[in-house]
Amino acid sequence: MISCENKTILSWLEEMKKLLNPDEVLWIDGSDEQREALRRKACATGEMTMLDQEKLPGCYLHRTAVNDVARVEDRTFICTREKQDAGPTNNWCAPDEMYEKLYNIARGSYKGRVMYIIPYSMGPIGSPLSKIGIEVTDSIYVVLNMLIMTRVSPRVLEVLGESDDWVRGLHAKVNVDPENRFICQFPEDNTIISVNSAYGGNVLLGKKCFALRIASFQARKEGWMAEHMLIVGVKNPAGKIHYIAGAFPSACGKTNLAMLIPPEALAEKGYEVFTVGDDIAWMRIGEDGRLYAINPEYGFFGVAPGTNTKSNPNALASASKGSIFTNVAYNEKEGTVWWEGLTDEAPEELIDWKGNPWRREDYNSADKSTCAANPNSRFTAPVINCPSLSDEFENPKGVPISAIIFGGRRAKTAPLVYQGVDWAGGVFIGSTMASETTAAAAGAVGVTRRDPMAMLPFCGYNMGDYFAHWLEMGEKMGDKAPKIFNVNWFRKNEEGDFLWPGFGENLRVLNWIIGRCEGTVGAVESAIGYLPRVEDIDTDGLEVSREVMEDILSIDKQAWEKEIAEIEAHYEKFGDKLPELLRERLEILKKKVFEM
Ligand code: OXD
Ligand code: MN
Repeated sequence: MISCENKTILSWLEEMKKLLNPDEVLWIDGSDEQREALRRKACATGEMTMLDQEKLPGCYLHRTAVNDVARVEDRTFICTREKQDAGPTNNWCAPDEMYEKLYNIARGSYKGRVMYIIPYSMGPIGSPLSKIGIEVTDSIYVVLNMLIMTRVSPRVLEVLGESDDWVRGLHAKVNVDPENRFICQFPEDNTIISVNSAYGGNVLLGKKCFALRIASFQARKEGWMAEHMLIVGVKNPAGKIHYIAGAFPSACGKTNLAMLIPPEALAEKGYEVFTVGDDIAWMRIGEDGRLYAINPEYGFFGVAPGTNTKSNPNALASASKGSIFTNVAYNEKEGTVWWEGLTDEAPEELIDWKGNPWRREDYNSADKSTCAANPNSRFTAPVINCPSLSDEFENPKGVPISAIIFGGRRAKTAPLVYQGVDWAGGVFIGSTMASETTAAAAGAVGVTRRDPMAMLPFCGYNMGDYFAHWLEMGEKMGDKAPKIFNVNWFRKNEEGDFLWPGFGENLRVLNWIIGRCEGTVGAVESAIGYLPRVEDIDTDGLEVSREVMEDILSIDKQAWEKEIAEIEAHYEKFGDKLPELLRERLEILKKKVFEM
């Protein structure tokens, strides 16, 4: 039983009850009994399908509406009183107007439904780096996912006491109408409202809505950082573990890097890799002046297609029990799930993600609509299942960050790795980060899309102010600040083949990064920052020729001239909100590239 005495929560819940008019109200307490009862109910209504409990214990399948399979960026709003505070990269609406619109949509929509109240903590309960939220929802699917993705417990309310420092989250499924679907953040009121969706990224309000959009706003006010970053620990043969935080746009292998398996030659030398997080990092300056990070989440919400025993065995193991699969294909005979890339060959017969019979011979690799699983199908898996999980995962103080890496998919411009000359140089790299679109996504291939710090869809305020906040954090840390790097696993030759093998071999690059942090490996100064020479990277057992290594560590004057023109256009968007220091760094880069 939950007893809540916090007056600010009680009065908000009263308001919500009046607005939504539920038949019943149920507090979620995080207990196994309640979770079991909800699973049974979801299976009885057809909302979930229980999978074979011997092969996949505690695992269930769910299908969303066909029109509701991804985050909807064009329907995501930052509602600040001043438009300027949302900035040029966010959709904006005045809060009063948006509250009215959303309340009109949600009014009475819980009639005949249960109002579930979920008290949750982002981060270890009671940690000074953690924050608390309350989500109300009319979806059992949301409840069961939140039980995996966050820490749900009555203790959350004990820790909060009478404080008003908690995030209000209202989710109402209504009738999943795409025309009236809105995902809105009110950062000045610590409030999130999501209506007419039941897809994870839009409705698990602790994740993108709270832990990135609202939290980035709070972080600026309170002097910390909320970032779209994985956190990974690398133990070197000396036994020292360095933690690295990394921001990458989607489809660049963040989850794979967080769960990397060392290549044999490095494993033999004693290298080990530990996962702290795969998507979000909250970071604060610790007593010793260094930057400390926690993963505020408690689960992985990973993309299923392409995940297999070779690409990411740790992710697969994580999703082998207590997990929810959304919009994957169903192997009804086996009571298991399948997605493109799980095995080389699909089973002969499946139920596709829309619930229709699917046969292997109907599949045409050139036509995405014939896939058995939705390309954005997901697994929601408990972090604690992950075989490479770091012992520090629950440490309320977080882990000290030695290096921050930014990365994208660039066929030509960016070398395999380079280091910013200082913190501001690193912020410049992050603020100009870009990735090329692939054939996997709709639209033209090879178009460069700027996605600063991989936060474009997630920054809860003006991105110009966000860059300034980054610069300020660096000033506070001085020489204790993490070193900042850029990586690019995706360089191609003239024939369009990838030059770098990626996956586990990326550890060689992380190793150079760590060496730079320790001051034990060399580099040469270039127009864009410090570049390793081939001999600075451990290539023991690596099947890449010296010529190719030289190629991927080189920079091309023409490509960088084009890059500079694009950066200038990108910076224009921010007007006078762009920090002067970044403008200066661009001028310096221009001069150096011109002299190349
Ligand atoms: C994303 C995700 O869309 O993590 O970035 O799901
Ligand atoms: Mn993400």
